[in-house]
Amino acid sequence: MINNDTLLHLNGESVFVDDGMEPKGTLYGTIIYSSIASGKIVSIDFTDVLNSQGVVKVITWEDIPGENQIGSIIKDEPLFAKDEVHYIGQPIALIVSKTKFSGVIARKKAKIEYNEEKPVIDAREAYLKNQLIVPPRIFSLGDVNIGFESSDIVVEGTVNSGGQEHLYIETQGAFAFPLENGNIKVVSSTQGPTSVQRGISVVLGIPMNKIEVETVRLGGGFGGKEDQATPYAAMSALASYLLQKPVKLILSRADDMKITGKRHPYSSDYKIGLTSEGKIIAYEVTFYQNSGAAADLSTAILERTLFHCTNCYFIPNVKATGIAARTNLPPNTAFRGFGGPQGMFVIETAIWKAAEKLKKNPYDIQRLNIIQNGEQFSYGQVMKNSTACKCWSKLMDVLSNDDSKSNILNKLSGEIKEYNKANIMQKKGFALMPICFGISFTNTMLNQAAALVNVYTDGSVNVSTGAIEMGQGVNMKIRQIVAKTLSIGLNRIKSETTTTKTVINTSPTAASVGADINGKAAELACKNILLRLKEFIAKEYKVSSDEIEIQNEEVLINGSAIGLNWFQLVQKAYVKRINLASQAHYATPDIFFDSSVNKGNPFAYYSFGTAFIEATVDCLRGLYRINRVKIVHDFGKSINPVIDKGQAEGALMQGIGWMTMEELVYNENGKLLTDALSTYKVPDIHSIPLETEIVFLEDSPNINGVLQSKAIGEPPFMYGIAAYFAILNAIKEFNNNIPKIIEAPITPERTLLYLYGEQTV
Ligand code: MTE
Ligand code: LUZ
Ligand code: MOS
Repeated sequence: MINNDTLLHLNGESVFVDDGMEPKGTLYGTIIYSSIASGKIVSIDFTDVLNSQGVVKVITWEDIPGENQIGSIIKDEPLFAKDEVHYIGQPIALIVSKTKFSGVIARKKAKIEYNEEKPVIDAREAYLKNQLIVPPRIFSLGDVNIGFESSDIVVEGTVNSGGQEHLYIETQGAFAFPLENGNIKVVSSTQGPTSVQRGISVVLGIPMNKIEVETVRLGGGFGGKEDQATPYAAMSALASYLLQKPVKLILSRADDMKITGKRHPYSSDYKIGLTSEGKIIAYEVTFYQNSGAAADLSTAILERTLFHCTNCYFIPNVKATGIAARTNLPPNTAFRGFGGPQGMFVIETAIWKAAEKLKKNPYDIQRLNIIQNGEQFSYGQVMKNSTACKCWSKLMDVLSNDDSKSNILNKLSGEIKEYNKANIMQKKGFALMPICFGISFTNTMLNQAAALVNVYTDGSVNVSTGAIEMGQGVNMKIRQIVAKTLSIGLNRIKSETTTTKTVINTSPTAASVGADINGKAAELACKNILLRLKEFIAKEYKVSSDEIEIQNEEVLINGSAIGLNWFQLVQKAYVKRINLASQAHYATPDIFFDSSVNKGNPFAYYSFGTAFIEATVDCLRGLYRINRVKIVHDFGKSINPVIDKGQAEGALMQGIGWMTMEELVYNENGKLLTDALSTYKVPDIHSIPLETEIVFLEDSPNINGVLQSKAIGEPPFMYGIAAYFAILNAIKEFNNNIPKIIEAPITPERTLLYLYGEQTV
């Protein structure tokens, strides 16, 4: 069950864009970008750049044969700035040089004069200036005003959550090669080869069929390469097209951190109404999304924030407003969870604050409000096959390793109270985080995939799909699906690189559905081949084809082996001119969404689970340690438990990083101050929890998933939210005066401020 890439990675043999062989004459791209966040370009002088050693050409918007446009959902983003700039890092030109380093040296010689304007960094300020990407979006159910009137308590507040740098190990990059007759091939580190192909087609003004985009694998994407691989591929393609030379463009880490968009920071206002028992009656929330300088995927991300604004809870009266505010930061983009985490952090804060007021435990309110089958979310989808409560109660079993199940959470709470009484400067706290994450692209159109399965005459098999391997193990899962469907050995199956020549019009590998939809397509293609083979055998042996089975590489008729193995079968079929290749297309059934009323059934199914996280805070220094994480997650019938557990652990850590330590700081000029790993802290070996236990919910086949499995890529990210509240609960034991505005990440600095009662804003 080991992931096929693991050995290659460990031996340093896996090939990334920068590792590909460089043909003779390869040139290198270096981006010249804006040094100011907002203003007009007054003059540009690249004379010294052009005269610099090794420089072949400087490419600007004037050289673009097609459109100077890379916006995907909204056409609001030029490839190269023309006369205005909107963020620090916005590309203005591309230097093409004979070596990598000559480009970097030449870049320093660029002279650009600007007429600087004051940038807008903050989403609320942008909103007040009416700088919106699209008009506000509202999801609603019931009537919140009536809901608040009939509530026993109402709590209001503000929540801020910060952005997050993707920090994929492989930076953004592409390598373009000119082919004959104006055709072009681009090797790109992208989650969406078709998006890249489309983007290049627009920029070069040539049809998509003249452009091949190929991806072997990514050294991580995490959403950062869903939309934002396109500009770099388009730049290298443009340079290659103009100069008719291979052109490689790989961002340095420093450039990548400065130029590329990140997770969206949000600032949100909430109002929650509950009964005195803790039942949530009404919830009103406004999300101010810091979209950055261009739309990118912001509107889709904001939509998912609205979908997940009530997390896994049933609330009869909801009004959720989403505002996409245009600011002078790099265009923010997809990042694991895609707006879901930002929405869920707000409802969890609202519950936490309401618990304070009701003098209840937050976990009792969480448990009381978990959505039941038959109840609906604000967007009209009715809950079916929920395992949310099962996961919660299984977690209680896991926590109470003895059999005294008499409210284990109260028992743990009591133990922690004892500990905190005995320790003046060390306080412990814990929190729970149940999750519910909708599986499918919220844009129904994108829920389609295709596959091509080829069986060679020696019985070996190649499978191509639109899926991109980025470390999440999708290639391994697809190989397993093919092996299982054809009932042949895994070692016979190779998964092909992803290319727009073989499988076309693909959706990006995103929304956690990579294995789901591409796996389904591969399964369908295998079934087509099986059907042909069975019909062929039926004819040869004069039986009916439903009497035939292939099991572990042996042909069986009515259950008994006939002495024909997979290899012989394939040989025989080939001789009789049977088609041994099949293409298949899969479209997720029964999903729809009407965005004119914001109602529908957008998700094929949901992902569920609950996390328990305990932390200890050092109240002198503001440092903390995550002691224990226990998670019960519904993986469905896992195709590959090793991969799935790895995904859960990785997502958890990335979520903890977002919530507790990864802090992006911009100054008032819109300059990113945390643009290196010395100033931007990500979780490392020292920050992982002392103990992590991930338990698979047993006996939980998912009827809507491939081989009854469930998507796993993004949902566990949101367990990280429990780390925030575990730390906050520990702080509360030291200082009960928690500020009104809740802000993430809860860095050691912020922990100190909370410990000693200072307002942070
Ligand atoms: N795991 C690794 N190792 N590297 C990644 O870049 N991306 C995540 C997740 N897990 C990522 C990862 C994101 S954002 C998504 S949407 C899914 O993988 C995409 O893959 P899947 O749909 O095949 O799960
Ligand atoms: N990308 C996208 C996503 O285009 N639509 C989605 O719904 C989505 N969800 C999660 C991650 N990426
Ligand atoms: Mo993941 S944010 O859907 O690439």
